Amino acid sequence: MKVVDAICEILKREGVEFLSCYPTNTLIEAAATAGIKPIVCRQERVGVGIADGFTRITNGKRIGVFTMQAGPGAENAFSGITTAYSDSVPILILPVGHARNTSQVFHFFRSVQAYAPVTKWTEEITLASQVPEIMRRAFSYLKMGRLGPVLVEIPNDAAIEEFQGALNYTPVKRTVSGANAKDVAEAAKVLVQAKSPVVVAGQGVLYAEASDELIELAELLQAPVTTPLEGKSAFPEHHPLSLGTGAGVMPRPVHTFLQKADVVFAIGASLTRHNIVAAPIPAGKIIIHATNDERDINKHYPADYPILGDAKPVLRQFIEAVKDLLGNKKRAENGSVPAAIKKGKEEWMAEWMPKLTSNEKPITPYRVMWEFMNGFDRKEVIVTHDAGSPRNQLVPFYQAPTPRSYIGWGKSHALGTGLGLIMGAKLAAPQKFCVNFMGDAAFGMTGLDFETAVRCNIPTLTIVLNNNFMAAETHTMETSHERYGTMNILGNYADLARSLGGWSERVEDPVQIVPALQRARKVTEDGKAALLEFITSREIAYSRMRD
Ligand SMILES: Cc1ncc(C[n+]2csc(CCOP(=O)(O)OP(=O)(O)O)c2C)c(N)n1
Ligand SMILES: [Mg+2]
Repeated sequence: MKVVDAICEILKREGVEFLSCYPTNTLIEAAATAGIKPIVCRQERVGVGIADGFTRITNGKRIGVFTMQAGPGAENAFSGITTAYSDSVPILILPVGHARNTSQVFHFFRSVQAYAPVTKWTEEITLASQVPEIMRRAFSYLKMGRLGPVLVEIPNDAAIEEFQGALNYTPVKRTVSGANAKDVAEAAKVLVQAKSPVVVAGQGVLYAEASDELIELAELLQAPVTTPLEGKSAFPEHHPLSLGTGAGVMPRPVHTFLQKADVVFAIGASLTRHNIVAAPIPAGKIIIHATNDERDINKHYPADYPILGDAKPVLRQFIEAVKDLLGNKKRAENGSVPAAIKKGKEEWMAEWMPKLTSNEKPITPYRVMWEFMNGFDRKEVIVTHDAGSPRNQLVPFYQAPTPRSYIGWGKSHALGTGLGLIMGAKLAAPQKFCVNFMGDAAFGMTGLDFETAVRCNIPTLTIVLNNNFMAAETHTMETSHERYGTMNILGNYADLARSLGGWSERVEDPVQIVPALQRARKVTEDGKAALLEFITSREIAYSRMRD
């Protein structure tokens, strides 16, 4: 057995279901021989995105894997890997490397070096006999602790070396731990005595599959819950205690409740100060910060009550501690908190309804999103946005009902990322209606990979909001646009999608939005990838909340 065969055997034992990939690469042949289906993308960064979306939807319980060639293949994957790194997604990257006798020579690209700052771990296979040990380390880092991408570089000469003897490899067992009981007892007291506590629930709750515990604690405390972008869907957004997603854009109640909060309880969240993914926490709050990584604590916000542990056991500990303190009561029984949230949401929505239901032509993107959100059972849907205005428009209004019904992503927010993510989501959850919203500039980055969805029978729906423009840049390119038209871009993406073998329609009239969405859904149910191109306005009103 060769090194690549040993690696594939280990991937199989670890339950890897497919290999996202791009040639030239001996691993692809070995995977196919071992019965792992290769999914060949058109560009490496999208291939990484496929692995990434798959892993996110499965909360890291099924690991997405991507492999590519040495040099240009490895280089071309960069923004896919930085996306996974910035959002802490556990995917396995297996670049082929240059042969061991040249890999350290000046001018040769080495993945172990180049990707070291943007992965959890990088390692190179220098001896065939090391394969099981290296892969055991890789899967351990993928399954435990602070998550993130792990990279194992396979020099192309090592790839085809003989692996001698029997392959001893047992899949890596996971473990997580709860928090120090004394820390929880102290913090729980603060929570119970708080006047207006707010819970900030991050993606750690999703990975820990602890949404039920989060709901239980929030209800006990009668505390409103918001999530940063990556945590979107960790708490049901139609729940009476949900404030909605607090990112660079947000429903107004996120802002008002954070302003008046005395205590903020962050759970499974890094509390990174970031103007796209996280609502800022105003100064002067008492902060209880529960995370599984000490590097998050005091990173941007001083933690009054640091808690280290996995979100699930930690939430369970808090539930028990709060119950002990409250006896059989809730913290506030009279329903005043949900009532205040409801009122705040209604007032905010009333301001936005004219846009969400507008009949204007070109269509406002808000109308497309509104019809989409109300047109389907959202429990049966997985949605993601792309960078640019579509993210800002979709995130505050789309109510995610169940864990992972929305992929919120983007501490590193590369245009074009949503396309790979949604393909990965569909591979993880084939029964779901998987839909990504992109602007036309976003589509320009990676759109040819729509063909991957067509060819590999990954029946997603891509919604392109085409305004022939980079609207998100409206305030950053005024002079250059006035003089040289720098924000204008061109394209007929429905035609392009058809020429790539997919189903598509171009929609210009708002009355056609709903029927077109329904036709598109039917097409995806029949197993074909679909693209809807909406000709939209250059909308740049966002639900930002800045003082
Ligand atoms: C790889 C990458 N390059 C540049 C950017 C900066 N950027 C953010 S949004 C945007 C324009 C988005 O235009 P489009 O996708 O058409 O959406 P619109 O704002 O027009 O609705 C740009 C250039 C980015 N996010 N990612
Ligand atoms: Mg645009």
